[in-house]
Amino acid sequence: MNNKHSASGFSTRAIHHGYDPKDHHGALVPPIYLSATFAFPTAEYGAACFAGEASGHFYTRISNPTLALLESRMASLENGEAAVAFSSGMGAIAATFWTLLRPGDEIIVSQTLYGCTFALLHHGIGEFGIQVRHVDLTDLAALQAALSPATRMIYCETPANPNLRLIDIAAVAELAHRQPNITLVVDNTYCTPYLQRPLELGADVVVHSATKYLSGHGDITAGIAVSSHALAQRIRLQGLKDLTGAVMSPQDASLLMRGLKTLALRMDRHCSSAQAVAEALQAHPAVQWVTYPGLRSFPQYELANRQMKLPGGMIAFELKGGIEMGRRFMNALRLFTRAVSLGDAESLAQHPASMTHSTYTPEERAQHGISEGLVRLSVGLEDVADLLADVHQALAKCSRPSVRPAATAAHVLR
Ligand code: 4LM
Repeated sequence: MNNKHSASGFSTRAIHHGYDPKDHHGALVPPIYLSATFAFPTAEYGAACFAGEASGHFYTRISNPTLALLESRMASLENGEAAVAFSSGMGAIAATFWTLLRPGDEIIVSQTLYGCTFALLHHGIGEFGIQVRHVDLTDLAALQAALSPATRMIYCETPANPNLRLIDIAAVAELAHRQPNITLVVDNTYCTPYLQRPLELGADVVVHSATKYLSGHGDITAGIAVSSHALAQRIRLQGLKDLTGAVMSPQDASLLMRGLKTLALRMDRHCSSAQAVAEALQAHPAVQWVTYPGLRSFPQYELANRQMKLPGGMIAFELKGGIEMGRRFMNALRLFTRAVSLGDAESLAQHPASMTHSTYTPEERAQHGISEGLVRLSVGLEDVADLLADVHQALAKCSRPSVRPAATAAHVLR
């Protein structure tokens, strides 16, 4: 693999790392190797591949040249040694858990997590003899008290989906690594390596939903795990090959590499527009509270500045009048699309309690810091003036007293 750009800047590596057109008939864009299987020159060579004694591609669930290029690029951007590509973020997370945890082990996880990660923990690995403990990882004394000889993994999202709570990765890594055999895994989906590089701060594995900012165009589902060579090899040969089979398609790898080329540009724009939208929300009388790491009112503003290059493109807020008003706001939006997911060119609005985090019970949401009225915005790449105009016109409809809906068929029938 061509690595002549390994010392270059972030965007140069996002565009060029690992590829030279002269090795591929001059093709500017890396070719897509669609082949599921690869020919063995001899039977002995095939046997050596299966025994792990020969390198080279032999079956796409294990490795493929297009996936290998993407993986080396992602490893370079996260400043890791190696990466493994998956068909979804949940594929990457599940494969990492199933590879590194065994019955009798304990996993310490932060309070707030994406809904399906929470479900995987509580309805998945938690039912296979692995003890799941939620700990407020912003409280290092609480983490210290929760660590036990059975702890094998600490897992967090920072910022957390959807309430944007931050975890001090360096502080948690320092504590985790006082004890042998603990792997710190950080979901870096909200930031991408352009804004935050957990491995540089002491984490052992970074996982991503590459469905989001990394691909950036809402047209694939994809996941990535980045780590040392040794851990990546275990995650590939157990988690990917044997335990989940959640392999990324080579076409999706190509689309993801196309997205990576503009990652830095897109993230700069997501962040500057989100800052403007967050400030507009904060200034509006209909808004109860707004959480955005770029606001001075953000409780962990200092940590955000220290740990993240920019505050990101995601906002959480609640209107006076709670979810009833939140629904009115979402239904009034004209430019923002009502949809889950995040990190797309299109701005998106959704209601976590009834959508992405409906995997929690209402009691669990209260316990894990996800308020029922929280509305989540993923600020896209449209003109910021148009985004602000949309937010203002929708907020204007939330300032007036509630208009009672017209009688429904159910009322009439009663
Ligand atoms: C959403 N999120 O929030 P796949 N990690 C984080 C995530 O936000 C997600 C995943 C992993 C949303 C999806 C509907 C922090 C997903 C899971 O969806 O499996 O690629 O990633 O809107």
